[in-house]
Amino acid sequence: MSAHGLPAPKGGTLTGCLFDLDGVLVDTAKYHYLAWREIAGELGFAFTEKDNERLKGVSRMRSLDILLEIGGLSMDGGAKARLAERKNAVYLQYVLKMRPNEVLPGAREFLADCRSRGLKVALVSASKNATKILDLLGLTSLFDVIVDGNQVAEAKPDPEVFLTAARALGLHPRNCIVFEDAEAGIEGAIAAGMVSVGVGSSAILKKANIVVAGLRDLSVKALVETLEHLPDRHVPAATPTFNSAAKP
Ligand code: B16
Ligand code: MG
Repeated sequence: MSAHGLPAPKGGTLTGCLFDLDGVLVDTAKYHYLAWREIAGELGFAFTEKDNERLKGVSRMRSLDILLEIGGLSMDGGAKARLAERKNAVYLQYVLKMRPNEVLPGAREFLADCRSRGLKVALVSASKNATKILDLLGLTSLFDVIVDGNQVAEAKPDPEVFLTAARALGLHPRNCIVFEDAEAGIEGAIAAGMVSVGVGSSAILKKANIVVAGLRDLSVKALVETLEHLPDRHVPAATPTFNSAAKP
């Protein structure tokens, strides 16, 4: 155990906490939904909240591909780029009105709890609007490192965003824990060799090591106690392959 570390499974030390944005710290999914629904309406088909579940945690361009698949449409790269840009403009109309009271219950307190215990804190989001959103919510100063959709080439479930964050924090992946609301994010954490906390439904986040309904249901103390008692079989077996990952 290092000076600031806390016990983690597999004899490792928990020194870094990696947080997804949408669905973990704030509910921007509703704004993504309204914006994509407007685009679908312009294209002449309906887009439901159930459809929107498929877009959570995936990149903007992948979201557009799914939307077009739902509408039974195909288009060339230029048309897709214009549509994605238009969707983002609609989305930003909602986002720019966001205020600090939209931070999900317990999230700000949990981030502060991590910091007060000497844990490093990173954002690991697919969103290209992440820094803007953190500023609007007044959360930026709680992060040591921010990795978002502008800095990674591969979207979750690829482990790139998690391994990039671990490297930027100077931590080995096995010393990091990921907080994610999307299945793709939990899969990415496993591929990065990190333990994970699923935030949301345990029926959906089956592969997470621990699942909570929201961060208000968790404290760092309770998390560490739970990690100490996790059976080995819950520890991700995958070995990170991203060669720039930090060494232990
Ligand atoms: P943007 P996360 C993700 O955020 C959203 O869950 C996903 O629905 C969205 O398509 C993606 O960001 C890209 O967002 O259009 O703002 O770049 O969950 O990874 O924090
Ligand atoms: Mg998310």
